[in-house]
Amino acid sequence: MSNNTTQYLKDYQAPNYTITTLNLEFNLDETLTQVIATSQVKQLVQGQPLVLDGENIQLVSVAVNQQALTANQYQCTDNQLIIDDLPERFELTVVTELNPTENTNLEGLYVSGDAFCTQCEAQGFRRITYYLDRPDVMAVFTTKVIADKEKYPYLLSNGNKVDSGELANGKHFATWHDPHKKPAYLFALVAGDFDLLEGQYVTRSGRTVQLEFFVDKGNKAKAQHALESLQRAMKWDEERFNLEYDLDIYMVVAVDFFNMGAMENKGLNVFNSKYVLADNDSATDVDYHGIESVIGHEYFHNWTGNRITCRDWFQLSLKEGLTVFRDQEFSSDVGSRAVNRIDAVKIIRSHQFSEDAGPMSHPIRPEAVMEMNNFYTVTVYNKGAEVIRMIHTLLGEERFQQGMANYIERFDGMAVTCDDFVDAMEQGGNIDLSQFRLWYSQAGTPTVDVTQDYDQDSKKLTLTLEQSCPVSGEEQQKQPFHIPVKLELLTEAGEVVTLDNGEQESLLELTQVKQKFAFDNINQSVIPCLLGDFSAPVKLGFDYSEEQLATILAHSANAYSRWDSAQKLFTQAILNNSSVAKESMSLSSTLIESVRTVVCDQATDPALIGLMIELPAVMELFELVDSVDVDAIITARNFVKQTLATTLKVELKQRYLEAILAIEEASQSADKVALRALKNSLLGLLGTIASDDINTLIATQFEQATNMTDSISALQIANVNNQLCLKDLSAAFEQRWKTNGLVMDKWFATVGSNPSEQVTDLIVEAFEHPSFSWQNPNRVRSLIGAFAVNNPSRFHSVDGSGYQFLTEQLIRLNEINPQIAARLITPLLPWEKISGQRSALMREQLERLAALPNLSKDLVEKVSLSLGK
Ligand code: B3K
Ligand code: ZN
Repeated sequence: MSNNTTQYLKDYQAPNYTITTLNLEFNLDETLTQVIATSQVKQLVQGQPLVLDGENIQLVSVAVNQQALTANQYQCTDNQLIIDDLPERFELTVVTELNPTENTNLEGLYVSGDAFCTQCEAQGFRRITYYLDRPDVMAVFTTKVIADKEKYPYLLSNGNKVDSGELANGKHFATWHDPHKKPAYLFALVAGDFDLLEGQYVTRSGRTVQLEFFVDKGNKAKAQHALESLQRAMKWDEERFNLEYDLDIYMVVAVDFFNMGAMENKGLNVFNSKYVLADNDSATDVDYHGIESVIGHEYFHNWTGNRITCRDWFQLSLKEGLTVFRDQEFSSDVGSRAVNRIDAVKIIRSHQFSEDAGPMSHPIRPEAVMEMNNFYTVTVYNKGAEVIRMIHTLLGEERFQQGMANYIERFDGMAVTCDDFVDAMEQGGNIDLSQFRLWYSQAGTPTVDVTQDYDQDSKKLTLTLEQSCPVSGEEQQKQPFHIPVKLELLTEAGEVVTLDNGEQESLLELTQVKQKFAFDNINQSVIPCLLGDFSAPVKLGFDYSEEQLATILAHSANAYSRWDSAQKLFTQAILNNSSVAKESMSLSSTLIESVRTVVCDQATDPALIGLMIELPAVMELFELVDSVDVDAIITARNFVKQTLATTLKVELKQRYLEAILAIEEASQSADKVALRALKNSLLGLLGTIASDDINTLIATQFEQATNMTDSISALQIANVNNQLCLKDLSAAFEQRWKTNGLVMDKWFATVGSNPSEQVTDLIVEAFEHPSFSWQNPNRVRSLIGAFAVNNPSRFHSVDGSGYQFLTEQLIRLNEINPQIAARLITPLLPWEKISGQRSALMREQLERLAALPNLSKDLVEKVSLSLGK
């Protein structure tokens, strides 16, 4: 296809024209909507044609200064409208028609349930009208929405409502004006019939902001947690970042058909209903937390994204990395910092490390993009946030906030680059970040190898740190990164050593390939506890003995390091066992005793204990070896999990029963949430044991559950272990929730992740479930995504049937919603890393996709990167 071309950051050119104001009029109809777009256009470079973007829309007419153009006065291609010989300033009127019902890829204007809604980031506005659809063109929008009054009583767009009224034929209209100039990707329109939950927020300068949540009829009470989360986020941003909301109204609309979590459109966020609706019966503790975090994330975009936006899409991390960092800090300030940090690290070590080692590897500021939707990645978002976190670590909170204040002051109202952000941090934070900028331009996960040398006589400890980063393809040797490494020293008895700086923690700045760090007055040999808080997104190479890890686990002052040492103990045990025959597998007493101590620890936060007894994910383990022997890793991991459970059954069960007694009620208070997390981790380990009492324990939890966290955990544990109670639990769950799509997503995910050999049959059966819909991304992700990501033993079936099954679903989705298809293909891409015959079988399916005549641009990009063509 002609537009399957790659765009390069190095080719960026400022626009030849800009648009200062845009007046939109929508005449909404399910199958034939008309859009009249009137822009004030200004020429910036003389002698160039105006080239507008457009996709999947019908052009009805074009006029310049109210004079209609004839067909020979413009050129209209598949994706452009080109007009020549234009004056310096003029009014452009473009009339287009589109079909929102047929728009199943959910970009531009589409129908979700009984409502109209839009999604314009990154390049969806061009599916509404011909426009300069690029973020460095910013205009003041006024939007008139016309629709049937009975079906669509609420007509919403960005900014403030300035007019509304009745029209003929049962129609009505509303006009919205957004005083803040913005790029087209922040435009939004919603029309429908909803329940409305209202609230207020009084800003610290005393302005009252109206908060409005629009949800499906009957769901009003379920939006209460989202409303309260928004109020908390608004307050937090004032207190921590000195940033106040800037309009009089903030609206959130929850829709069922949405490609991702939510969208930060100015003043009118559109949300996947998963991130708005919750009540005790239907939402888990993780769901509640997800809502708070996504509500926060979209709200924080108002400054980091909307007021200051990206110059071009290669700069996406400018707004996303920074906003993820901000939402993580919000969650950490209002909840447990340690738990939030560990959750973030788990995402990096599994998904991001895997992306960075595979064919889609890219720097947080990508340099070459075919389909922008493919770059809303864990690298741009989560590694982007880690890069901001490193700046925070290097500067400290006070100077970081000075840098932020400088960034806001210099660039408010502008579309800028990642370099502009780093400039502002350097200036405001008074630091040289020239070498640090390599984090923006170099992809890949660096490894930091550490050796130590202790000289008893001089009482001097020397740590040698050496960094390396894999080079891919024709890439040049990578330059050394600026890596902050937090360090704590423990004596062998577990005492934290006070360093010469009087602190118990020090920050090493590794800037060279190889660098030595010396510490004086160290009276005895010590254990270096490196990379505290995961101070950089790197792999650490240090040859810890099991005893050293056990000491860190028991005594480090850093909660992250304690968790991480447990992870390292598990990892060593799994990898060691993965290279021996099943009958020779074993677990060390050090590991068993360490876990026993953790399980019986009454002093530590129960949520942290829950995390400490969870084994690293299979995906994370795959990242630690060069060539993945799927069976060996899965078998060894199961062995470690089962052996721990069997050996510590008494302690695990006792702690589990204690937790039940301590919880008493199903409230969302932090201590109950933590206890439930612990309880379900304990049951997760116990669930690997095939015995009547454990089967009964799981079934009893399910039956007696007073909340969704407990009931779905029981079902999931029964499911992954194929416990005898699974069939009954699954049927009971389905019976109770079969009409609630959001809850059924949890059930569909259990179907997809069931490790039995019949799983693909079960999935095919679930396609026919009345709640399943190929058009609904949540359903598809739950069922097919769970199979591809959370069912490694079946996805990687040695006969290749799992790869083939996924590919068949991708072929179907390619036609319905290419963006979702491109997300789901991820586990098939790193075929080169998988050992044995699987590699060729994966490749075969990629070739099959490559040969499709109508393969979408989204899939073309990923498939060709993976196949190296
Ligand atoms: N900015 C949106 C993501 C848009 C994705 C477009 N494919 C949500 C967010 O990051 O807040
Ligand atoms: Zn975002």
